[in-house]
Amino acid sequence: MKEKKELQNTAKEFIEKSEKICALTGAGISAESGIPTFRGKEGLWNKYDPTELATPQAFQRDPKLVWEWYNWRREKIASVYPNSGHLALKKLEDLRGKDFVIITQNVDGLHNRVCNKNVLEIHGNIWKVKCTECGGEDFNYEVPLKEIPPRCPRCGGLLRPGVVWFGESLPYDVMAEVEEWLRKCNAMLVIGTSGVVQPAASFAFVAKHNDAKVIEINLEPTPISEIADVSIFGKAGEILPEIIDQIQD
Ligand code: BV8
Ligand code: ZN
Repeated sequence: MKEKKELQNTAKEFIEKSEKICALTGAGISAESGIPTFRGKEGLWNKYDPTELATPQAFQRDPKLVWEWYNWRREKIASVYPNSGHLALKKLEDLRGKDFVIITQNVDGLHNRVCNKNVLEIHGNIWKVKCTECGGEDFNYEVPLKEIPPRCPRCGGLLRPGVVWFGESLPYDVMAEVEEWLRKCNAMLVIGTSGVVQPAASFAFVAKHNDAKVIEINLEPTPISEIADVSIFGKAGEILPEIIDQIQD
């Protein structure tokens, strides 16, 4: 098996030779910050089944239960910090500016907390709330929430989390930008995702089809490993800085 150093060097060369780069991130990039992933051993899936709770039907049935879950996750996220993996992607944006974008499945907002500017949040953001009555959207940073379920400050209507639930389509404006990046990127870093949830799980295949180099960073193989030009197995918080710190601007 190729040495990790050699694989990281290959990844570095792919990045240096690429003009437009995108990073697809999943829960694995936030794991070293202490946020449970969805499918890990201590994952969110274990205590609750997100496909049961992160749905419009669950919210319809029991908004209080669904908000208790989000309140617990918001408290967890507010208590942690971005890690060296997030910071490495910030450094890549400092190096490449508008030629680098993060497409994130994560709703934790940690890429924004290290001030990445070009972040496409395809599953929304846990700090956003949307009114089910008047449609008003706000950021709500209360930790813990003052009332559960929270009410709209404008019309008193029931608020919902500003995230994309299973069975809901992804935001059209964000998806239009994603599709453009999948066409034009020369390299895609796929970091910390199990490659299960659609349509994000197909993004690497689309980019590959458009001749992008696919660089996967994960603890273990995933369906994306089949088509990756290089898969580096290990922690994103260790591997990303080792690659990006070597890049000459
Ligand atoms: C849609 C927001 C259609 C909410 C999330 C049957 C077959 C195929 C598809 C479907 C199907 N049935 C239903 C579907 C569609 C469904 C889907 O894909 N279901 C799955 C379960 C099969 N998808 C949808 O419903 C999507 N919408 O399809 O709409 C449509 C079209 C038109 C009109 C109407 C509808 C919407 C999906 C969005 C769901 N929302 N999040 C919330 O968070 O509460 S998804 C949720 O899962 C998170 O966003 C999360 O990011 C995402 C994916 O999980 P991962 O990020 O990959 O995390 P995971 O734990 O799985 O993996 C972590 C990885 O990190 C692991 O590989 C691990 O090894 C690695 N790792 C861990 N530590 C580290 C690490 N790697 C590196 N370093 C480390 N330290
Ligand atoms: Zn309202």
